[in-house]
Amino acid sequence: SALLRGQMDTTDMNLPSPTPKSSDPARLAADIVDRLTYRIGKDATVATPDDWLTAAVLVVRDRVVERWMESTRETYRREGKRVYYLSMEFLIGRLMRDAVTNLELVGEMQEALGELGVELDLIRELEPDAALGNGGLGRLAACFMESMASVDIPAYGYGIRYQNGMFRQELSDGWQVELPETWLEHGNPWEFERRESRYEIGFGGHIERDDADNCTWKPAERFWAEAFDTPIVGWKAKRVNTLRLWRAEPIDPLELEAFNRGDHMGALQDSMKAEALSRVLYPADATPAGQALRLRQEFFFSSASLQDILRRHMAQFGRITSLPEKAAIQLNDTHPAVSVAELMRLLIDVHNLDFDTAWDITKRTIAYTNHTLLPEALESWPVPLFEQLLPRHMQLIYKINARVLREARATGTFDDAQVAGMSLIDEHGERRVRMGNLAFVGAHSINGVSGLHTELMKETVFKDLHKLYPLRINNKTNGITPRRWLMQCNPGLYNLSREVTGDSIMSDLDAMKALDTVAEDAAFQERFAAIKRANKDRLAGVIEKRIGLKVDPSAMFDIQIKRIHEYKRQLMNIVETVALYDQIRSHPERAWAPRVKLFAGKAASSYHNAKLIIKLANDVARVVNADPATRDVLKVAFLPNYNVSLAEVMVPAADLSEQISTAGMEASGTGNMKFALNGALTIGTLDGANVEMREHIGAENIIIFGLTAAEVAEKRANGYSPEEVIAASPELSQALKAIESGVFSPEDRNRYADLVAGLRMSDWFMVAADFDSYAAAQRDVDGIWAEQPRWQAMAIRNAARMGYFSSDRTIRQYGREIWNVIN
Ligand code: B1H
Repeated sequence: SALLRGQMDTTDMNLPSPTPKSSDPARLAADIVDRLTYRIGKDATVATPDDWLTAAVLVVRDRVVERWMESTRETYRREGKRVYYLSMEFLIGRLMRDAVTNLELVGEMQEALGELGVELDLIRELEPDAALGNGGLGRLAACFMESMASVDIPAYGYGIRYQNGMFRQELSDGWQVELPETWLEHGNPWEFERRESRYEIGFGGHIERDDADNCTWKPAERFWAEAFDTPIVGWKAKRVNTLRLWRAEPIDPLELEAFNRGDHMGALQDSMKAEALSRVLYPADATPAGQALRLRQEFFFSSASLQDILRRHMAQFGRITSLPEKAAIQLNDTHPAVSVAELMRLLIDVHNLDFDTAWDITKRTIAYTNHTLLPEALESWPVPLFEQLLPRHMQLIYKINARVLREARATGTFDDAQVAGMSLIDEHGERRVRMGNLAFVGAHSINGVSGLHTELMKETVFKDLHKLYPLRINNKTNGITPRRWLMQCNPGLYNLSREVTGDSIMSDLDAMKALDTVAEDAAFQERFAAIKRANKDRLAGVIEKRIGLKVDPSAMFDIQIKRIHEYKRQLMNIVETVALYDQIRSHPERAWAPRVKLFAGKAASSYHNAKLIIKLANDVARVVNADPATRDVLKVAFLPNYNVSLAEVMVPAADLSEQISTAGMEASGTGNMKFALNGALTIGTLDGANVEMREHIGAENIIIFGLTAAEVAEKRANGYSPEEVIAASPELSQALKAIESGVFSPEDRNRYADLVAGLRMSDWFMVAADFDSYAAAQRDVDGIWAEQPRWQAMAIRNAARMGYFSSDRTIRQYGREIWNVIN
């Protein structure tokens, strides 16, 4: 019957194949009109620009589908191993340009749309950013997805289809205001809704014991997780992988009984609870929210993903014990760490394995990436909350814990305090489940994201677990995809580079090395500088349009863009700006290097000091920009609503990249890499991946200052007096006095009193300790700027030597050393 069609063996039937999609511009144009008419239901004469965008996306998507299905079939036929990247965040940005360039259809699409009187460059600006992430961690996941497709690794990304991603930031009188971002307003033409792929997700309830190992969990609340798939196109469409995001759905959308009783709200309760699960991204970067809803989100997407992975595995291989040979599950930080317990539950309670076999399979399948050592960022959940929401998982965690602690004690090398530190349960005060320890013990690989960060991991948070399992910790220095972060955002530099490097740079970024040979070449320098200038002209236009400020594109563009956090030290940059402002006013006769100091970034809604730092940047900007005494040499601007698309305009326009975190605190950074690849010089500390950047681009081509991580630790341990340091630095004293006395906030002179008092009294982030060294480094930067040929040579060498920081390299290392999918 027709009903059974889907289940029937169709191999002998003569089914028509789908028509191959032509990429001839005339066909593309005809197809766009087709989509407009038959999918959107509009006539070309009344179509809005958004309609044209949707039609164009659908046509591009069609060109992806064939390669997508072929990629899936090929992995299936080969019985290959698949990689599963579990992440709470995917900070993708726009997909149109990404897909079109990777399909190599830019010219064809331009021509096709041109025939229809539509400009590709205009409509693609209408695409909303998919901002399903906070910052570096989410953007890394997006770069990894693109690289896995580009280096031909069969991979699935798994996450949450948040209805509201990262909030939109507006400035009101210089203060951050958060507004919901509604990226799905016009629909999302990239995604495929998979109504048939859904899984039950439970919370609460009780456990029924079946036998020694095996239990049945009877959850009190149940929801559906429904899949939405977005194809991710690799470079030259070599491979197309899947990003599968889950949306929560009620099992009982309308409880008719309650409704009929007249309880209309009660009847919708399930719907509302489901909606909340995938409603909104928690907007705290590097500091997890401790609310129950967050744990529910974490379990929701972990469970759905694992059920999907096991279903796929069983459908193809029919034997659960071969899972580690066929699936590699990477946990992006501890946000999906509950997966360790959920995989154990599925293996024991659903697939009837004994505890030992399940534990062995879990460890061989799962790997964990740590992204931060900040103590406040290490996730832990109160035991009572965990127990109430996930009773079976709590039970399994106790069992895992008993086993790990037995192994620890058996070595005879750890004292009680050390064993307590390794425990999955923090017993100090309110008992809590330590998600980092759970991820560590449930994984065969634990990696850091830069060399320094990995070493610090071994010495600090995971010191004893590393002693117990010394082979597990390894390093995978982060990277960025050169397709988005060079070719697409900076076509001028990409095309110029290829004249020297040849055409291979997008599949082999090391080939940029050839630019070294022309670094001193005056004619090349001139062309390189002209491209930078054009990028700066474009950014100047954006600045004027967004905040009404005119800046001089011939001035040095000095940029710090990233989440606002005290450890990233935007405050140090602003204080130094104030000191510079003061000096320029005192010595107008000196030949100051004209600078435009640019800031952008979002603050977590509850992070008081971060929001104050945004206000300070705006207050300083207002005073400086209005001062005729410095008008030709200094401008300051804070650009609102920093996101991936704004980064794509700012990064190629930077002369100077600020990477100035307190050493030991930025796990890696990836913005640092984007700037250097686009020919900006870096002023930075020896933190995160800056350390390795210096090794690759040469110490003479990067401006390093400040305390090392070891010196910071030593100062913190032995007591440090910021007041003494401040007293010894006239510039710093002067700048702090100006800020705390209200020079930049005359309408509220006390606004920054507490912020500055924090620097004077404790200064955990060593702003005062590093200030003089930072200011001196800035004057060195001025000196280099004054010698333009030298600056240009350094900038070219930066772009030339960033090959190592391609995320293709990072992903190949994961593939070889953790996932065992390439040799
Ligand atoms: C990074 C986070 C992070 N580290 C908690 N940790 C979050 C932690 O919502 N939360 O609860 C969100 C994000 N993000 C960043 O990861 C590091 O700070 C960067 O240095 C690093 O480059 C990036 C990618 O590895």
